[in-house]
Amino acid sequence: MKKPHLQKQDKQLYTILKKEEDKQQYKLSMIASENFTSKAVREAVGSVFMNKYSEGYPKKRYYEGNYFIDELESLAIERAKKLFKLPTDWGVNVQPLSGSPANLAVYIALLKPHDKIMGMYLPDGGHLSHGWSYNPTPEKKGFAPNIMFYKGGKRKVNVSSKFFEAVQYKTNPKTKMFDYDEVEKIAIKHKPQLIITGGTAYPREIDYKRMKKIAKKVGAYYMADIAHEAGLIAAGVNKSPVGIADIVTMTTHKTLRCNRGAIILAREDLMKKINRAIFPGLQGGPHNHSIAGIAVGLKEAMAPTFKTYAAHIVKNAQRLAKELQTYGFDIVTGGTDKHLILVDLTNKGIFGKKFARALDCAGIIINYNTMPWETRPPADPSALRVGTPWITTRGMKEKEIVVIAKWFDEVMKIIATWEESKEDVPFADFNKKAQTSKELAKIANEVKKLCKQFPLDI
Ligand code: DSN
Repeated sequence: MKKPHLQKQDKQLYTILKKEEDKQQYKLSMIASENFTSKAVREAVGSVFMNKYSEGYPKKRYYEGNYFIDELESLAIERAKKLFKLPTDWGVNVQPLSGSPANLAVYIALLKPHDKIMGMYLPDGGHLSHGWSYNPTPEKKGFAPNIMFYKGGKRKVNVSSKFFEAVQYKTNPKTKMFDYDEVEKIAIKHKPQLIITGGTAYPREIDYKRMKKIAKKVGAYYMADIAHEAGLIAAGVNKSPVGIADIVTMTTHKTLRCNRGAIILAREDLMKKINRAIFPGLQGGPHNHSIAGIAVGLKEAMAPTFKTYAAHIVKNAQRLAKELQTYGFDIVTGGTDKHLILVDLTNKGIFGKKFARALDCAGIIINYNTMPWETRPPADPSALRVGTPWITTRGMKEKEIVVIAKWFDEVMKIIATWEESKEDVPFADFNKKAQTSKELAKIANEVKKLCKQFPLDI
């Protein structure tokens, strides 16, 4: 996109922007929660819609001059209804600023302070906003060994654990997958008012019907947070919780490939309360330029090409899991149903933080991650989370995945020569070494060549 004004008016910022553009163009982003939006989405986000205040909802605003904003918001709502095949008695809110505020709005709408919420244990793949808290003491590290649920720690780091009581269910220690019988037992024991599924690093599909049954049994609402899978669900590649869960929340900028923002779907009776919780409960004026970008992205997601795209995200992730396994990488749960895989690095003896740093120096951007039954601290955990939404947007397919997996192996082999015994190089030294490594720079150069064959429409 041409930015003549910025270049003339603010060279300093323009230079930073150009560097970010070049990095996005010439490195591979494999962060599972990231994607690359179309020019049309970016044009809408950068539009004059950002100049308008519009507290309230269509036709019920507290400022004049909102006739076109009403049209815009109604269009975004209609498109969300169509894309996610909403039952007629369900409604939509497109105003949440992002995923955590969307979830918080649901809690504020449906719960009283100190009511109990039950979500997935964060290190197993849950989300901070699903009630996370931990214990700062080194011997406990915030984790809950040997039991299937977690009652939380003293450090209430998220508002969801500060204002509500939280209990969290874990995955099965053997399969690292949902153990629905255990989840049911925990729900019966703790009687939460709200049960939550979804999160950031769970590679398998969730049985929404079973979860709804469990919630019903204990008289809880059931909220499915589909932030990561929204695009896959919209495309019909993953199953949908719409019409099963009581509430569905999502961010819009991951597999759904819109700009940053969030959407809440719920039965109309609940949506009335949720609307009030968003405004005036939690937010002021909606970010109309974000809603405009989301409306454009939702239209893009209705096109048949988006279905093919979403199917390819999953194919690429599944192929990547298989290829990495041939290089001796352990894949948590043995594979994936979605856009992400979790690589358990325990057998390699070099963990997520160092491997992610080295991969970045080799042109592949990724994030280190905790994994089910994690024993290491979240700032230096055992695993790597790898996602395929962005590289699939570039048009990469299985052929490129094979090459990418080979690079993972090469990078691991290079850094393994730096460590004589497990973890003996301090991180600062490791980082210096990675940044000046000719071998990693050589791979980065190959990555750049591949990226040039699959350019982003910047
Ligand atoms: N930060 C997002 C992710 O990476 O999954 C979740 O909020």
